[in-house]
Amino acid sequence: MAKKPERPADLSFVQKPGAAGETHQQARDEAGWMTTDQGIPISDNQNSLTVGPRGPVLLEDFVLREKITNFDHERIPERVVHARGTGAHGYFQSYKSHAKLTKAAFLQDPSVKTRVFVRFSTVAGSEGSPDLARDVRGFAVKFYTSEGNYDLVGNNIPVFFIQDAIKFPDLIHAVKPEPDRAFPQAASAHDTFWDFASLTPESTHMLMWAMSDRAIPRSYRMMEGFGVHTFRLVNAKGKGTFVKFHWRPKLGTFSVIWDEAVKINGADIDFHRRDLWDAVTAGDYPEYELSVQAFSEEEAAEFDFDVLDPTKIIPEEIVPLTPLGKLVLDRMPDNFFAETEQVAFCPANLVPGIEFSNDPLLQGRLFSYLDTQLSRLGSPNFHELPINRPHVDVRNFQRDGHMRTTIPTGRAAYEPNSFNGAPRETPAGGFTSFPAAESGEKLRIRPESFADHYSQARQFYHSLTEPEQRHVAAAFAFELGKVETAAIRKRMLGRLLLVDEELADEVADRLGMPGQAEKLKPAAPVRDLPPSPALSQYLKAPQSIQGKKFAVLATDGSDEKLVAELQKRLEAEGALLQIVAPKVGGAKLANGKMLEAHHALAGAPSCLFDGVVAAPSAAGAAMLLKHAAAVDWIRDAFAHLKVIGFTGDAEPLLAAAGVKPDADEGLVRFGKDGAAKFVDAAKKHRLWNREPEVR
Ligand code: HDD
Repeated sequence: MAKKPERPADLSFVQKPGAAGETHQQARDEAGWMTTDQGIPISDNQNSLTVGPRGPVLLEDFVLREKITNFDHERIPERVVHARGTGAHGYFQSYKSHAKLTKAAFLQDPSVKTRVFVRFSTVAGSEGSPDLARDVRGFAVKFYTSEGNYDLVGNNIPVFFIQDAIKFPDLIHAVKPEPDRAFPQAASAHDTFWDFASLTPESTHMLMWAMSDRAIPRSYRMMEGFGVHTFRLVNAKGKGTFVKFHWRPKLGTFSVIWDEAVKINGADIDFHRRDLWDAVTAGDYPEYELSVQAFSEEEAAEFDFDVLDPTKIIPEEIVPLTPLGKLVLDRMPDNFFAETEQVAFCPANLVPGIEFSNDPLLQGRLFSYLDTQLSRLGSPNFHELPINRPHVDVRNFQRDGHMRTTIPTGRAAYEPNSFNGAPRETPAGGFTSFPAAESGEKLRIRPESFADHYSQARQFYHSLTEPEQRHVAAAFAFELGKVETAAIRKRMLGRLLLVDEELADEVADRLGMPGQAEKLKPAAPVRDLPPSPALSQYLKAPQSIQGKKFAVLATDGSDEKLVAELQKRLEAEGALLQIVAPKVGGAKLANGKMLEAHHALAGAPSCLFDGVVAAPSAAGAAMLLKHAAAVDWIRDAFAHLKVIGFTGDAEPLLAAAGVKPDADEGLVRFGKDGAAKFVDAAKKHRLWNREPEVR
């Protein structure tokens, strides 16, 4: 008889039989016995059941078969859009009662914390695609309210590409990898997307946002969110008020630079999900404020755009934000699949006091989400999954179907019945629809009031700061530069010409196609609207580094005091300092102490940080000169317009990177008060003046 192979580790406790007097269950629990799905204890999880040590595997090995069967079926279809995402649990708390606006229970009592689950996502990429693709971000919130689940399924951009849901499959087919070649992944920079975009004038406003910095956020913690459509709040007296929903991050709205995004995608494809994980698990809970722009139907009629058109915003200068409450994310899911993957959002999940508008994009969404869950989660009972289950009792006579987990009792499964009675409908407290008067002919037509596709696109562009405008032009040029078909580029230049002549010229120039824009005629005259400063991220940026992440590059012989002082200063501002050293084992400081490293230099390029300090010893700097990663560390930080701190010993590294130590106020020499000066400089976030020199 052959000897059994050794076990991979000492797991002998698993074999321990229950001590005298213990029940079988206790023994199983305490010893952590492994079992099959039928609860049968497993004696050996290393070896299949064979005939003799070298013989065939037996079909009767139910342990093997069950394990492999389960494995074979682990994957479910990924979301058609928004497949790549991450989530967190948290709570929503109303600042006060908003009874005048809505009867929704979770917006009445400021002492109530309503649990929520939030899922952030990109749109186009598959599940394993990089976090920093240029893309819209999903911002979906499920409120587990005392009146059932309310889902606010929004994006980080307040408008959308299309006005009617019937165009959604076309839009998504155009942006997804091209069907004959299956690339590019998670990218709009290809022919089919720009073909569709350039043939679809209504997408122009959204394209301006998608080519802006908004589409490459620094963090999910630093991103705004929008409900996009007009919704209707209804109060207890039945009075309706139109609203647009806004989420504002407490940390401010920040983005990365495109070249940085490209490099982050290589250095850490999980940049955003890791960032959220790090913050929430460290107890640094992300916070967002929920606000509405509230307006009456009469006011809506006065606007020079249609509030049912999802390609339009309402400038905050016209309707300011009314803050409702705050959202705090305080817990990461225990299991990604069970929670983040299986969570099912649906814009049709409403509570009394919140209602739809007739926005045709929204109306189509009301059908799509439930339908897609049926194929993605495979059963109409997906609402019974823990992450989807309301935190209140669910009572009705819906029955059976795949994977029912609840066990209804009683003889009758219909209403009304005279056996079990309840549940019954509730005319007084139940959801009733706002009695909006609707009439008209049945037709397929786009309203005339949706026809102006350029004025707000132009307004958006004119509301941005100069660096933001530069990025828009660069993004259009980058994306169109990847388009092989010249006719598509020309058509798109024609659309840009209708938005802003300088922008179109700039993009044409960057493409090397001056004067080649196609001449297009807008469906409605393009108007000059007053700029809306609230649309610029940078005009609103707080002078704070809270939640940001910095790095110091240390080597053997570095100065402990410098690192300690820097850490103290940054932490006092709510920021984080990480140590990067040539080797992950750390560096032996000048005073002989070991400094533990968070990262080895090779795995921590400066694009992963918001600002960097080079603090090697003289010998360390000399050694680093031979490492391209160290020189790139400085060069990239400079090109990404970041604040760079440096010691005298680090100067050869700066020189090798072509960075002058006195290039601008973002270069901070570490002497007296070095750390304090560094923190002050970092509060400016980026050195925008540097940009024209490096790009
Ligand atoms: Fe959508 C997912 C947001 C238009 C059809 N959508 C999805 C998610 C977000 C949005 C955040 C991911 C939810 C999650 O994390 O699970 N979608 C939007 C916004 C839109 C929008 C803000 C326009 C204003 N969507 C839209 C249209 C349709 C869809 C017009 C179809 C007619 N969306 C879907 C979907 C998805 C989805 C196919 C894929 C997975 C899912 O629903 O659960 O049904």
